[in-house]
Parts: sequence; structure tokens; C-alpha cells
Amino acid sequence: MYYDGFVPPGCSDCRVAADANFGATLGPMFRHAIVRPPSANFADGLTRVDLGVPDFARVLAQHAAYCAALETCGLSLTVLPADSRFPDSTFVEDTAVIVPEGAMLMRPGATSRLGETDAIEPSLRTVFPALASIVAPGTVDGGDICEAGRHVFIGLSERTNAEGAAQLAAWLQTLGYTSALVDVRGMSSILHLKSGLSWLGDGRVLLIDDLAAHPAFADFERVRVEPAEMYAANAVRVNSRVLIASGYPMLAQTLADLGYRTLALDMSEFEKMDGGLSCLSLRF
Ligand code: CIR
Repeated sequence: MYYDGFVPPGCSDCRVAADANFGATLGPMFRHAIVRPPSANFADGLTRVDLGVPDFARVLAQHAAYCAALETCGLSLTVLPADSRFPDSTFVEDTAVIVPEGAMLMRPGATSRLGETDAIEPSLRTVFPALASIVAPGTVDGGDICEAGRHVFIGLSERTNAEGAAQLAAWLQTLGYTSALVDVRGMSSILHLKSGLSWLGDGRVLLIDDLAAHPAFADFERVRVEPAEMYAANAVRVNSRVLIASGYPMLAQTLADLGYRTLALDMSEFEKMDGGLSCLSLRF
């Protein structure tokens, strides 16, 4: 079941399933998510990988399963209409950064995606009237931004430049957040920082070997993803669960051993377009 519009945080009729088992551990707590189903021209989006053309029926089925998983985690959903003007627009995460105190519109680094922020702005402004924005020449893709409690990792990538990163860091600082830059421009295996990094809560980050020695993560407990399972490094902690891509048994076992309840989702068709689990929603 989907909501057509936002339910403001704290609203008395917001639907939070009993599964939202807050408090057991100190992890990200969310009530809502914004999603946008893929449009029929999804396969026209950007990709650097050579995994074949997505099967659109499977794309839709995987997106529906993803939405159902968020609901299982206790989130209410705002489902925006599919937008064929932007084939990559189902990857809504890249358009904004949201923290409990506010939201900022990003300025995507790929020209073909620049208009996606205008398309999502009205929905965000309903909930966050004081919406901030990255301005030119800054560029930031939300996929490069990893919130870790009151600290935020900001990836410098082919999509996120130093100017954009500085604007974001300054805005976060006004809200009381610290941040650290992580340069991933030399790492051809990942598109965005979060392609290789996820915040698990509880002081833990999940990361690929290329990131494990970076000083930005020195004060965090680092959970390594095996090189053969690199794609699985993009996971999403949602309340009492961790969403992971299906087909990565070593990571599933590692997370189970750490006491996490995982929910595995088939992401094969999104992987073909360089997308992962976090990209498909904006959570708050
Ligand atoms: C792109 O290249 O922009 C899209 N095909 C994939 C974006 C994935 N987004 C993300 O990791 N946050």
C-alpha cells in the first residue's frame, strides 16, 4: 500500500509497523521514504558496467519488492510518478541529502540527471520548507554521501566535485554535523562512495578493501566485504533490519554473526545500470 503524499514526521496517523524495533541498537531510524518507480526507458540511463540490458518486467518487480521491504521495516512511502524525461530518475537518492534537522537538494554531476532535482523539489519542500541547495559550479550526487550518526562521509568522485563537497560540508556544519572527505576518484570499481561503503549504525561501517585503510574510518569498527562480493557493500540499515542484495552469502553470514537481521533483495536489473539498494530511496 502506498501513500500519495507525505505524512509529516510525527504525524499522528503515520504508519509505523510493529517491526520498527527501535532502541535495540543505535542505528539509523526512519519513518518515511520517497521512491520513484522506473520509467519504461530505464535502460536508456547511464551505466559503466557491461552486464546486459535490464528486463523491464523484472525491473518493476524488483522495485516493487524493494518498496515492500521498506514497508516491512516500518516505513510509509511516498511514491512519485515514473518520469521518462529522466531514465535514471528511479535513483532518487542522488537528488538530495536528508538529515533529521533538514534537507539539501543536490546538483547531480551527470548532465543528463541535472533536471531530476527540479522534479523532486516540490515533494521535499512539503516536508522541509527551508530546503537548501548545492549551486553551480558545485556538483554532488547523493550516492556519495554517507551519514554516520552526527558525522558524514563525503565522497569526491566523478560526480561530486570539491566545490559541491565544500557547500555540503558547510551546510551540515550549520546543523551541528562534522564531515570527512573520502576521495574515490582513483577507484574505478565504484561509481559513488556508497557503492563501497554503508553505515550499519552501532559505530560500524561496512566497506570494501579499497576503503578499509582510509583514515576517515579509523575511529569506526570496519566490517569488510569480501572482494568477490563487492556489489553487496551497498547495503541499507533501516531500523531493525539491514537490506542487502541477494546472492552474497558471505556478507549475509557476517551480518548475521554480528546480530543483524537482514532482508535480501534481488537487485540484478538495477546493478546493470550501476545502481544499488541505497539509490532507490530517500529515507528520513
Ligand atoms: C547513474 O549512473 O547515475 C545511474 N545509472 C546509477 C545511479 C546510482 N545511484 C547511486 O548509487 N546513488
